[in-house]
Amino acid sequence: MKLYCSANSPYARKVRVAAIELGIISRIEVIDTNARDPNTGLWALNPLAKIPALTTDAGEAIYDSPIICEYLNEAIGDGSLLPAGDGERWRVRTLTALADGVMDAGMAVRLENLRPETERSPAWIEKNLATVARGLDALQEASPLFRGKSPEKPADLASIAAGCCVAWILFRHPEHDWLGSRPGLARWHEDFSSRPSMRDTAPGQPL
Ligand SMILES: N[C@@H](CCC(=O)N[C@@H](CS)C(=O)NCC(=O)O)C(=O)O
Repeated sequence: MKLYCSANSPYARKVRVAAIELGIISRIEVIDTNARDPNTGLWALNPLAKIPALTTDAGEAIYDSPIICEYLNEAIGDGSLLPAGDGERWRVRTLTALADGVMDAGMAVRLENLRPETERSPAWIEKNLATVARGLDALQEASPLFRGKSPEKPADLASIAAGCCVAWILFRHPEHDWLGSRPGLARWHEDFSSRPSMRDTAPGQPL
């Protein structure tokens, strides 16, 4: 399998962490990819021109990080990252969507801030920062139930998404004190970040 990704993408990090947790990372060739470069082959795999994208051993393209994570979990790994019981399964998937949505809102702010100052919309930035704040509140509320608090305990797709989400928000939006008023989330994040899979994939280091 080939994984098209970049070192600081939080979506790609989820996939890399999931693969490490499942013990299948050695089966994946990681390809550092600039999603905006038309010559990498990414656009032919993923018409949305986004990373991460995965090609399976059969050469099939799979994209959008939640789908790649579920594919690795179910089709390649042992399924341990998504609980089997009905209620628990939907809870984990919904919390995964929550963390992904916080990343989306944080990404919208980042992209807006990268535009020339005269073209930026303060209202758009404010709306998305408010979404990040509400989402972090909800993640904090859910955090006592997240799996994988200590490295010897198994993680799941929701805790992986939440861990990558919080780390990326802190990395890309350090001007806000996100965790000062959310001590529960801060404690959980510190514990979860000590997992080898999280340490090996922390933003700011090469792939
Ligand atoms: N919903 C997608 C989001 C992926 C995404 O937005 N990736 C960013 C990089 S972190 C990207 O490729 N952006 C393309 C661009 O900025 O042109 C997923 O979960 O995989």
